[in-house]
Amino acid sequence: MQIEEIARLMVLKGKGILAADESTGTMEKRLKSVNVPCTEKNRLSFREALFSAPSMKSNISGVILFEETLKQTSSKGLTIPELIKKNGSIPGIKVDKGAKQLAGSQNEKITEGLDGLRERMAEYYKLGARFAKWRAVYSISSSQPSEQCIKSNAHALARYAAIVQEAQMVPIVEPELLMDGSHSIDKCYDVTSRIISECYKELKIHKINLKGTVLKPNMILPGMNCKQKSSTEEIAKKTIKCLKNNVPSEVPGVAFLSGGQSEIEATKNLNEINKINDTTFNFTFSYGRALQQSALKTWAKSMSETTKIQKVFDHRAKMNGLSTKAEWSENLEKQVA
Ligand code: 5MM
Repeated sequence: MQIEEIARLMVLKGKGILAADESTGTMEKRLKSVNVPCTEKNRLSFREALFSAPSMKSNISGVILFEETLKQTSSKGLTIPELIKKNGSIPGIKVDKGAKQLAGSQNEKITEGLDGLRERMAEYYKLGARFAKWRAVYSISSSQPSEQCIKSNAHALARYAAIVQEAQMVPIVEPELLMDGSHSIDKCYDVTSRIISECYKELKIHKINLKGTVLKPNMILPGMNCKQKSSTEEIAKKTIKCLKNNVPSEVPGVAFLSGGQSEIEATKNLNEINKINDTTFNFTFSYGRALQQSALKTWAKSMSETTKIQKVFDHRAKMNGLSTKAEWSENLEKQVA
């Protein structure tokens, strides 16, 4: 399949991406929160339950995996990428090596992982991955993010995207402005605009075929500790305006990260965005926490009850699938739950 077709399928209406690419350190935190030891067996058991759920066919276009999971075999003998494909979804892989301290700056991060990436991509392709993900992280303070942080992360994202497309795979470009802090929604709008426009400047310099990419940004939200709360409508309007002004129209779709929003908030905001979408982009989800939280709690309590765990996951996947078509409502949420 050509990359433009893969990208189109990743952002298809009614479906979205499951971000299950938590590194071992992040999984350690997630499993600790539900009092389960973070062993390789447990990480596989939870993930296999999700990847075998009925909603994979109907609502999940792709799954982002951590390298460990890409190389694991499921209890039924299929490799994890084979299992995902069999269940109607596309396997993908997180290829960055994490956000590290940016030299010459205080408390800012640069995402690493470019060395040897070309060789790794060839291996990931053979293992069945058809798209990749690289996440750059930025945060707001009185003087940050700095020009240095914005430019160096955009440059790395573009170099990553070029190597991924060379390997015939779709790069998900993920610049995440963290929600931490007490900044206003307008500050988030301004900073996200600067970050995204710099990314597209670099992607252009690196001759990226934008039709074979997916953008994974944060929504435009007030900081977590901001006193001034925003309505869903304001969030949706500002998110769309920011993307309309900074993302080239060749990009087929935008798959938002949830970034610390609750499951319901993430669904509700996406639904509103699709309700007033006047762009050519397909707006969908690429959620980690907002798709997995409830399922993780259920799994921790009833590990052997796969159907019960999958029911909880299927519900979230279905609700988010509806929100990609602006068909979600609070009533539906209650009826089905
Ligand atoms: C699933 O979490 C991913 C990051 O894991 P590491 O920090 O361990 O590398 C993360 O990139 C994720 O894909 C996005 O942030 C979206 O996840 P949320 O939970 O924000 O929707």
